[in-house]
Amino acid sequence: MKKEARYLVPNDYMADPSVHVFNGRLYIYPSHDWESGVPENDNGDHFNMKDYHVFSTDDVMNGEIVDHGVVLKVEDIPWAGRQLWDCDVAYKDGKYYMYFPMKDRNDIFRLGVAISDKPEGPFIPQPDPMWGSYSIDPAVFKDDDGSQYIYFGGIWGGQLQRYRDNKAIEQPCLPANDEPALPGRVVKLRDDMMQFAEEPRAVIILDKEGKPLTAGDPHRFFEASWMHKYNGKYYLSYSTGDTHFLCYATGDNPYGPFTYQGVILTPVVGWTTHHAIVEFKGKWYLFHHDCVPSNGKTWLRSLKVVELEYDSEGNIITIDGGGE
Ligand code: FUB
Repeated sequence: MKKEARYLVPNDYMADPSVHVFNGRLYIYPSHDWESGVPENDNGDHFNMKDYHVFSTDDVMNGEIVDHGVVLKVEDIPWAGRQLWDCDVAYKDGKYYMYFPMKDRNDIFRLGVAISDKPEGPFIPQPDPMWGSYSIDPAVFKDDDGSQYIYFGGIWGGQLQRYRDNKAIEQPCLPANDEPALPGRVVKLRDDMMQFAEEPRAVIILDKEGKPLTAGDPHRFFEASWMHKYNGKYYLSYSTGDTHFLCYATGDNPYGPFTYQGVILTPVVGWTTHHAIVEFKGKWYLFHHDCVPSNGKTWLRSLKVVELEYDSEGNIITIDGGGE
C-alpha cells in the first residue's frame, strides 16, 4: 500500500530512528549521517557518524519538529574509537538512559550508556562500555511489568558473526544458506539500567511450520531490531539488510521464539532500512529512513514517518517503500 509520508528533518541527514513517548511528547533518537569521505564497503565504514541529535514533536504528521541539538559526541566518550550507530533511550526513576553502539579502540563494537535528567539530553557517557556487550543496534523495550529489555545485533558490519554463545570466536562465521540464520539477541537490563542482568539470549524466528528461518531466506534477520506490543502480542520487527525489507514476527513473551508473519516495508531507495514503531495519540506510526533526498547516497539518509495500520487479525498492512 502506498501511503502519505513525511520527511521529518529536511535540512540534515538523520537515520536509524528510535522513537518513544515520554511525558506525553514524542521523542526521536536518530543516527546523524554526514559526508565524512570514507569510501563505501561491506564493513559499513562509510557510516562514520560522530554525534547524536534529539528531536521532539507533539504532532507527528504536521507539527513542528524541534531539534534539541547535539546531545552526545564521540570526543566526549572516554572509550571512544569511532562510529556512533543507531541508539535508543529508556526511562526509569527520573533518569533517561541512552544506549549506543560504538567501536572501541580495537575497532570492536560495544554498547555504551549515557545518562540525562531529561529526555532531550544532553547525555553524560559512562567511562566504560557495558560488560559483555557486543555488536550494534540496541533497542529498548519496557514490558507491562516494568522489566526492560535490550534487543541488539547485526551481521556483516555489525560484527555478530564474530560471536558464538556470547563469546568472541577466532574466525568470523556466517551460516550456509540452508542452515539456521544468525539470530539477533535480547537481554534483560539490571534494575539500575547500567548493565545486562543476565547472559544475552538468541532471538529465534520460526517459519509457520516451526522451523528456524534459514540464512538463505530473504526474510531472515540482519539488523535493526525493534519490539512493540499490540493487543497483548509481542511484535519483533527487523531489517533483512542485503534483501532490503523490514519484516516482523510475533510471539507471546519478550524472549520469543517468534513466528514470521510478513513484510512491513518493501525496499526503499538506499541500501539500509531501519525503523521504530510507536503509538502516539491513538495512531500507530512507522519511522524509518531512505536516501531519496541525497539521490541514493547510502551513507546520507533522511528520516521519514508514515502511518501504520493493522487488519482485524492484527496483521500489519505492508507499506510500499518506493525503491527497487
Ligand atoms: O547506521 C549504521 C547502520 O546502518 C545501522 O546500525 C544499521 O541498522 C543500518 O541502518
